[in-house]
Amino acid sequence: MITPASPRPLDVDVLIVGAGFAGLRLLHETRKLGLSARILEMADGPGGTWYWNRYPGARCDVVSADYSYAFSPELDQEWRWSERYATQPEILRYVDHVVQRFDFARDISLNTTVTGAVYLDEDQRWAVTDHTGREWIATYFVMATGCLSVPKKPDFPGQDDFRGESYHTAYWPKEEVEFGGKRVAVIGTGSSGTQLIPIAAEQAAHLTVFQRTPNFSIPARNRPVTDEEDRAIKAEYPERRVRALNSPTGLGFEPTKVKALEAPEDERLKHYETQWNSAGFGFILSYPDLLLDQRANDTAADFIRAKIAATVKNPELAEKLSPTGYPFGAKRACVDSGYFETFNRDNVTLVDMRDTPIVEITETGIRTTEAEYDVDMIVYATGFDAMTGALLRFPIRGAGGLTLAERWADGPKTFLGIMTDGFPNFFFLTGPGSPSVLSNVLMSIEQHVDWLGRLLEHARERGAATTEVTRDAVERWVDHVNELAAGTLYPDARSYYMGDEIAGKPRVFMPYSGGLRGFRRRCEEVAANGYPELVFREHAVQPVG
Ligand code: FAD
Ligand code: N01
Repeated sequence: MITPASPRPLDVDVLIVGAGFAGLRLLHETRKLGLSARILEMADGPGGTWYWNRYPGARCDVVSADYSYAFSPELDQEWRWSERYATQPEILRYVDHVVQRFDFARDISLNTTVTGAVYLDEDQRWAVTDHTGREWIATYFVMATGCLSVPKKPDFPGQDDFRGESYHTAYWPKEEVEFGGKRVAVIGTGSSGTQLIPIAAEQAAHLTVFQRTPNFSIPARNRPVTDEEDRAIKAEYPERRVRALNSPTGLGFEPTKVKALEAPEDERLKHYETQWNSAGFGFILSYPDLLLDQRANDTAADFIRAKIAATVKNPELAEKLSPTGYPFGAKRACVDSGYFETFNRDNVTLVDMRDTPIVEITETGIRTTEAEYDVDMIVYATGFDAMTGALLRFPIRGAGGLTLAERWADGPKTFLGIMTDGFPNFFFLTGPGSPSVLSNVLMSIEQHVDWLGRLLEHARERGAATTEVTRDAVERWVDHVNELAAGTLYPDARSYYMGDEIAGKPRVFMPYSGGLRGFRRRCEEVAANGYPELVFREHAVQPVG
């Protein structure tokens, strides 16, 4: 690598924040390119999402054969998933295996929280500071900090006075948490709550679920992977990976060509029934118009509501659990194992926070406008400061000292969800403006890292000291992302896709809704055209030697 003469010695070519799937994948890529790299990770182990979210029931909802790295055919052949949707411990074992197999640990600094980053204009380098005050000097600075890595704990009055146990699903302790014999409250019914609730209900003396917005949820139909299935997957893994990367969402399958409203009702219901029994998260892809046309969406939403009504024996309870007032899929749908069935249990109570909001948390429990619930444990399944949380948690100063928070004051502004103007040699993976949370995130990570690797190689070949996107390209990409979203039903729900989860966050649709396939084509076009949206600058000072 050509390096400018600089008074600040370079620690590494590429400084990466985060040892989740994205950071580890990028480390592999940098080694392939012959660049030195280091990951700084705040946790005491790798795994990211799968390190932190240890709550009982945590598992992926993309089939594990597809929710796994695609870069190594050997890895594909040697790893065996035990279930269709692996549990958190199994995914973490996979991460540990990958770390060992590719000897990643020597380039990872654990227990290291990044607290600041400044672009040094004259040096054309980044100075990245960790919590000990140590400064790391790097040519490239990459945030692989994830879309869902900053847990959100609400601030109910009195919360800190609670004398029982309290946990957040995304800060779950390593030690086993005992529900047995206890009165447990769970606040939040998103994907995390929906996974935890059936298990907590089986063990707790009593479970009280505090629900604000009912969610659509599809049964996972999880099951063990048989030896025969495993052999079949491995026999066609290379084709399977290509299929996933080329599919609209990285899940490996295509929606039908027929639209929901074109299908005769009996056929549509039959199709939904098949999907309900097999597709899991892919249910949303049952028809291509489900997220584009409210009437089409209603057909799927009605089907799911009928399933809830048929499952939950108490009609009043079924009604409270039934999502209404927003389109199916516009807010992230859940994939569950026995969620609605749980409400038929005698030891489970549902509190509808729309009718009776929480007023305060007391020393002994939770008080709503109507009643007081004494509990021994409160579990906050209240989600994350999504998409931008980790990127804006500490100041990142670009060229001329502008912070990322200032540049993004009206919402995130990116080109391809990977870079922004005014921040040379700074990248983020699966950022806002990329398919990210609307896709199989592992496939998005593979795609983003491949693309970034090629870009770094290109910059090296042309001897560029810095790579930066133009403001015009960023503005055009943001407009494109907004236009696409405006043609969908996504903005019609209150969701973290829109920044609704945090008060005061700008309300803009953040992910790219055109699908991973379309996104990848656009990325490839940019590369094939020689990156016309980017500016490559020479060294400000003469290269050493
Ligand atoms: P993360 O895994 O979030 O890793 C980011 C890392 O950065 C973390 O280790 C964090 O500690 C570290 N970090 C952040 N800030 C700093 C800092 N300032 N200093 C140092 N370190 C820092 N996606 C799917 O596609 N399919 C699924 O089935 C699926 N299931 C999920 C289940 C759960 C419970 C959750 C929460 C998310 C799920 N996701 C799923 C999304 C998931 O986040 C991604 O699939 C993927 O794991 C993200 O990997 P990542 O490396 O980008 O980010
Ligand atoms: O978080 P969420 P999550 N008062 O934001 C409620 C991935 N994931 O951790 O909807 C009262 O979805 C909030 O209510 P409302 C997946 O991408 C995947 O569950 O805002 N309630 C909601 O019910 C997922 O989408 C899996 O009205 C409050 C809940 O808390 C993402 O991670 C498993 C509140 C938060 O739901 C996040 O999921 C887990 C308040 N002040 C996670 N604040 C898989 O299955 C929040 N809530 C693969």
